[in-house]
Amino acid sequence: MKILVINGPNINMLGIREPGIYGSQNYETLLCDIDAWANELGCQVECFQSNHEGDIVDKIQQAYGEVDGIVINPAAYTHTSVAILDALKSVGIPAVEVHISDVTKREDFRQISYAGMACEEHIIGKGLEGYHLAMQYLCKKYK
Ligand code: CA2
Repeated sequence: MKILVINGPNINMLGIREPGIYGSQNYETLLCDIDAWANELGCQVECFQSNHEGDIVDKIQQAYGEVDGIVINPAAYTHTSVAILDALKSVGIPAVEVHISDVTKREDFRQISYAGMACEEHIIGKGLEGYHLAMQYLCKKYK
């Protein structure tokens, strides 16, 4: 099984500021953790991060026929991007939404998730472990 992990804008800045919200681990550490989790689960993984909405749309489209599951943290685009929602719907690949922080307890503008509407599972507020839980979910259901 091949999983694509997509991270949106500023996730590459993890650990630099706001450790109280996003923890103190940086993005490189997250990439190492994801590789280790893929080994543990016996799946292939590719990680992609972009600060650009269209690049994320392109990556989702390119996953069509190539990838069995998507783990996506669209970051700020979660709350604004119908384009990412439509891209996820267009490829129909099983997708899991991840948020590091508990967005349900944060500002009003974080209460809507467009991308989440195309995801079959939502893992919110579990820190970086959320990516592990999302990968476990996809492997258990689709491997
Ligand atoms: O909790 C999450 O995973 C979020 O998707 C993270 C986004 C935020 O816009 C979403 O509402 C919830 C932010 C990404 C990281 O932003 C940083 C901000 C300061 C320092 C480092 C990263």
